Amino acid sequence: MKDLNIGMIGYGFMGRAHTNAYKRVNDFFDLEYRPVLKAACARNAGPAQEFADNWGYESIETDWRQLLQRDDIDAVDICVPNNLHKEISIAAAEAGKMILCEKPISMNTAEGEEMCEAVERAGVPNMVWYNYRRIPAVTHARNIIASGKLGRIFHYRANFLQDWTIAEDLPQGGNGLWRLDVDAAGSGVTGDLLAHCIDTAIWLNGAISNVTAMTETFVKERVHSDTGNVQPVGIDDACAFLCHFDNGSLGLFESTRYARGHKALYTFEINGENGSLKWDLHDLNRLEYFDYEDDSPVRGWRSIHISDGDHPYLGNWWVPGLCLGYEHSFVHQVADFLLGLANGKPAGPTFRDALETQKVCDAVLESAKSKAWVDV
Ligand code: SOE
Repeated sequence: MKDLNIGMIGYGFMGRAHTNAYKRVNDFFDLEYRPVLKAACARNAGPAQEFADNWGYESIETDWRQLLQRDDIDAVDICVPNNLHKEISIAAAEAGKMILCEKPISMNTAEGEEMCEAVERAGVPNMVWYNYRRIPAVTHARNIIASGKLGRIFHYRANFLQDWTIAEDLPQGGNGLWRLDVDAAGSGVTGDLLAHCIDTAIWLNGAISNVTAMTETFVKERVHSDTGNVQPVGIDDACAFLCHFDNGSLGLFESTRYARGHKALYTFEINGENGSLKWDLHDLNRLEYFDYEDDSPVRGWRSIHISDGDHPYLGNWWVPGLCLGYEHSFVHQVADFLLGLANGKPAGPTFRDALETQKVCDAVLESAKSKAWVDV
């Protein structure tokens, strides 16, 4: 087995989700490569060391440039705010490192394009962490759609609803709250949540051609954690858009951090001529399926428990009927990345794939501003 030495940049929620995946993957998947937790990198030595000790990284760095100089690092995982993705990715590509970058790929399309060019010029394997593709029920949905069973597709709709930013005294910026700071995040729910919906939608239903959108910022000013000053809020708190897909179907998307009662309600539904599918993150092991070709006395929505040995990824886990969770989607993504290294077929979404999602996000924000339809 070949070692793949990982340098993790960042130590927040995503740093933990990805590290858990590196640690678990070889216990359950038979692979040529084995991730080794070589170094954890963060600006301050204290948190970096605490993270390294908790999760088993062998060493720490406090400067990502130093991490990139190290010969004992094969791949870097970028788990820092979006405004740092571009600089670190380009430098990592120039240093010949493989890159696994947290979503969204970048602050905007122009940055993402530069990042794609850098990894392609350097020829380094690259991937963006759109993890929901690899929840087995979502992968299964993709397989059913690809088999043609739904027939011609008419509609695709998705929501990602949260409620954690309703309080007006919540600051913007700093650890944990950088997602509210436009300079660090680039956008609000569009880049953070709708980007997931768009990635899945493109993967399941193909490219999006044009969009018309609206956004709202409900809380206009917040104290900035770094400066202590009250500053205008530059992110979108909520966003909804309509779109056309290249295959002729219509799309309807909504995301907000102001849907009281919803913590992370990601749902999608797709309606075709011969059938429909729907999925809900809060019941992630179930896929709802309607098949119009069923005999009429028994025709109706089926709730398929995606837990059998022949469902995607499930054969690698427990016995049929037992459930997986959110964290397994990351394990599956690492497994596919490592498989791609071994067989030369890169696992998606690559930087180039993720750029398509970024282009849709940019078109959505532009349309919300101009109040007009925008081509992607
Ligand atoms: C935001 O709360 C967030 O953590 C996103 O940043 C993640 O990408 C999403 O999967 C869950 O919600």
